[in-house]
Amino acid sequence: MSQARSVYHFNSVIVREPSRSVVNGLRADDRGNPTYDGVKAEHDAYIAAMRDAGVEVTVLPALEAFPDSIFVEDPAVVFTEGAVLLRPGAASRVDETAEITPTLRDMFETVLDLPNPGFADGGDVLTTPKSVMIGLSARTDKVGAEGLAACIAKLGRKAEIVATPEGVLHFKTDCSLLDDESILSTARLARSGVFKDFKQIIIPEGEEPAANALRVNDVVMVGSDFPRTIEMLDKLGYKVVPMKTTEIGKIDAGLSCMSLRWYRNGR
Ligand code: CIR
Repeated sequence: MSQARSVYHFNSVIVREPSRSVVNGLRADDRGNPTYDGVKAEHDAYIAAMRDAGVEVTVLPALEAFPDSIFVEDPAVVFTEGAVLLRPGAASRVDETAEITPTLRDMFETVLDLPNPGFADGGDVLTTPKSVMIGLSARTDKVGAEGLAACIAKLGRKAEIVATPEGVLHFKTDCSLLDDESILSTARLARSGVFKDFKQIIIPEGEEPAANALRVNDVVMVGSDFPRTIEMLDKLGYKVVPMKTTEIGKIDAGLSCMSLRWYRNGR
């Protein structure tokens, strides 16, 4: 049943309210702190867009001790068949997994643990109809990727370990699934050949952060700071929903990172 659906057909998501400490979120280049109010407004709009897309949203409370905990995509990965609890590759984020575990145990019958040792972030995991791609990065090491691939196999899906371009935070920082056959990718990631079996839609030069778009049911959410990408996808016939990501962009985040998404049977 679940396999017959598109992998971007969701009816359930989990998000977490931003904490006041979100202004201290991790970032590779400091372009100044985001404001709490700005992040909160972007997050509120994201929840509203999810509901508009037909998804039931579970909103978890803010965690002051974890500035990056709004990015619930990283401590776990979820599928219709079950969840995998991960071990984030940034020291300040490792304990976010324990915080989200009770919710996942409550919502999923099958919850697997990433084997120890090894690190893996959900931001490095791209689910496509052909496979679940796991990008190696500064956050996801080879042992972690292999452990995650084994968990994904246990859930009945095929995993594939691939590379993330040097200096890019997560695999999905540079790509997203647009539909069953098409991937939106930066030129630098597409050049590696990982998407040779897909139709590749390349991000216009200078709008690289737009690659972290998000297909949810009929719509594609895209950062509103990226007009050329929006116009390109619009012309290709996608139903684009522009979303403000200016503040979360200052802490290296985009649209996939703020939710865990899956199709929950029986809803
Ligand atoms: C971090 O560096 O962990 C956060 N500031 C950003 C995480 C973004 N996560 C994602 O794209 N999955």
